Amino acid sequence: MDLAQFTLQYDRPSTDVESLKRAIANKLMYQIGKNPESALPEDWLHAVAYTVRDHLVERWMKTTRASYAQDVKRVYYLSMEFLIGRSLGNAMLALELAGPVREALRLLDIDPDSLPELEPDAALGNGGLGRLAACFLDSMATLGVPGFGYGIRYDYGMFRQQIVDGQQVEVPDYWLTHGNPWEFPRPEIRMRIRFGGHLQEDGGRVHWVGTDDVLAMAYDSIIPGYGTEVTNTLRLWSARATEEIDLSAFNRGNYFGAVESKNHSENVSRVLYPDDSTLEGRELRLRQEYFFVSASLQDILRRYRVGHTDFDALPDKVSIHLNDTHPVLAVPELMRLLVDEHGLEWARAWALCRRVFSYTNHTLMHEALETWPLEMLGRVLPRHLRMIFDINAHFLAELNAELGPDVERMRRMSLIDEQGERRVRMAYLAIVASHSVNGVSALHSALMRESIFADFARAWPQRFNNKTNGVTPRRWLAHANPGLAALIDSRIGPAWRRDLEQLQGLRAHADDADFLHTLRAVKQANKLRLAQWIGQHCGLHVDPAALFDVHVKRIHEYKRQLLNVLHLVSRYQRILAEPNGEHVPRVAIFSGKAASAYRMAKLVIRLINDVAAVINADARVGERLKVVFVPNFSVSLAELIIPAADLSEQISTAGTEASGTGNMKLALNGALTIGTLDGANVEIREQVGEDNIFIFGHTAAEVAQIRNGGYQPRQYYERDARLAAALDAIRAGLFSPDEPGRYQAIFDTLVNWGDHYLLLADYASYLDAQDQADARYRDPLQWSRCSLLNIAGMGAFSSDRTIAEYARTIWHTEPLRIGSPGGL
Ligand code: 26V
Repeated sequence: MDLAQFTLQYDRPSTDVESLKRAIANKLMYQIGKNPESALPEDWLHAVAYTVRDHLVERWMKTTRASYAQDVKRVYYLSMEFLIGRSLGNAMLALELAGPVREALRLLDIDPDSLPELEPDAALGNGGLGRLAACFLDSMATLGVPGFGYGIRYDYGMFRQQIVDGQQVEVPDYWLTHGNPWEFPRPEIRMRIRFGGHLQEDGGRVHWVGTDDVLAMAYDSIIPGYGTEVTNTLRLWSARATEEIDLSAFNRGNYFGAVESKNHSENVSRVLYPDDSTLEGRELRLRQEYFFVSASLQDILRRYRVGHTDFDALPDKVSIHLNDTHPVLAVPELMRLLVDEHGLEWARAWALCRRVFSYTNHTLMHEALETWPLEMLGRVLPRHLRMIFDINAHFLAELNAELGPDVERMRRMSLIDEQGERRVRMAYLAIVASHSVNGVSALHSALMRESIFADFARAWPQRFNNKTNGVTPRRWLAHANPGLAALIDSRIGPAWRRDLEQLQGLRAHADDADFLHTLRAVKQANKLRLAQWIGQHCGLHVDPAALFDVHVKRIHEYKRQLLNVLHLVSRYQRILAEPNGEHVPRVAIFSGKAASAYRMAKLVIRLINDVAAVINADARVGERLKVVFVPNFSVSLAELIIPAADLSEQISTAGTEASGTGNMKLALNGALTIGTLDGANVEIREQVGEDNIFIFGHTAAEVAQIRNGGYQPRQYYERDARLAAALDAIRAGLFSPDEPGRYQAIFDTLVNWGDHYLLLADYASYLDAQDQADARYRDPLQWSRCSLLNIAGMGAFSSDRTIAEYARTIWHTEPLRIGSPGGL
């Protein structure tokens, strides 16, 4: 393609305050169509967003051109979830526009602090997995890895959580009410997605006919890189009916019926599944997975074919990454496209496939491993089921040839689980089709190889590897904690934003009392900001001088929020028993959502709120202990809470949390971790040093031993008076006087029903670790020193490091080269 003939003259947007002010005013008038006197705050927000977005567009065009011109290998990151959060602050940070835009807003008489708060979060994800995808997009752009995110543009993101009478109530999150100024609708990019129908065979060819079709329409948003002109694209698909309305129904006078069928097909991108713990075998979920995967693959092949006439170079130009098993239907879909639509020979297509795909596993929890009933798959996607059978036959034959026949091993490793209702094991399909399978922390990768994928790791050891997660320092330090960012700049300069290892340079200040004092003042200011927010939104007064103990993440039994509650009840009882004792004042802050059908998780939320109500109202306790459950945890609340944390609760049962990324964000913001040797906590301890982290509890190996040896939780209950007192108080209704039996099930789960997550076995050592934290907090200088050494040790946990490893050892991609700024 000769790009020179497309040269355009255009006005590059200016970055001076006066131009920004005019640009915002122009957007308000010409794009939003409002007078300043009638403009709503949201209108101003959109005017600013469009103004800032303009500054990204030129970079975006340049990147697109450079990637075609250099015919680079592209990485396609397929994910059901992208938990982006807000975009304005991040875009201004990347463009270094925050200062001038604030100034321009002031000149327009608009409050620059309250405006960004109006932006709704793009909450298109559940938790860790979705937020990791967002951090990865940021890092890919920053490192110049030519990458695309592909996912679903849900109309309704993660539900909004309200707390009513102490209980979680889910409210739909229609985040598009005011429109989304960051997205570019692409009505011309529509892919036909087929469902249902049946197969016809002629000769060796399979035809998939009689399908019920839906269109996938593209919406693009720009992912800015930091300190580079490279930007990437997040392309999300939204469902459209193939016909606006069903004309035959309409002509029969059935207007509602006609519109209904349109609604029905558009439902596929309506709502994010808010359950990250169990797979309900719901057909709509399967349809969602195929919907976005098929649209993405059609798009990927279309782009590849712009410069290629055959498929020989596909693995050299295309890398497709499967973010967990949710997009695994991409495997039979690519096979279908290559074999049925492009006429490739099966074996040739399969060889290409295996060089294109790579897969990350994000959980060992059995309930979250996806399998689909053959019956459903055969009905919704008959061609793909057939393809999976063919892949299975090919794989099992290959296995037998390599390792010798073994019927038992074949049964274990087959892509089809033949026990009970026959089902396809999606993780096995991902492994068989991928040249790389990785876990997300050293411990998790090891356990993955030893447990759920042991047979595969034995057969193909070189395929398995680890890529410890990371987080983007742009959002989680520079943007969320400007006070700390400025302090760090003053000592080591600003380059840590692109090279987080530079934080090591802070170690030189570990014994500089002035510096530690300032570090403490920064934390204090962040705590004050959070305390004010809690006062306003939760109606609770908390003392910013107290130790802020933060436990924020999805509510899950394995994450053991309940263990924290046991500790708080014990602490409460100790304060009452020792009214004149020296108790380090504490504010325990919880936040997180429970899956709507997860009864135990919801009961835990209720218990936290009940415990909070009793303790906070008890005058004997005063400021020595406050408990708060912050409703509706989200990316933007995380940005408020994390910089204000002193202590980071990472207390999952060892062997259950794949990595954790909140643990990294909190330590990066100077919180000390109290945690088990689980997930990435193990590596955090290595980096910050064992004197600067409070590790407790049984190791993963010990957990396995205890479970195998016939764990008896009741013995812990009977032998530990503090534990018994806490459990008895909960069971007896001390925190639910209007309904004393409310928490009987919690007591039973722990004492009588096996305590699967070993709370009672870890309780004593957890309380010891909490005492150590108190003791350390009594010495402010000592605490700040540890805090500093945590920050200094977090260089390894930048998602830039993670992405550089993926690019080098899995994707084999080179960074894009982009020239200096100039005309297009
Ligand atoms: C699971 C499922 C199960 C089937 C139905 C829908 C659904 C949706 C989401 C999930 C997510 C579970 C996996 C997950 O979020 N894992 C988390 O991944 C983080 C990033 O790697 C990691 O830090 C956390 O430790 C891990 O729990």
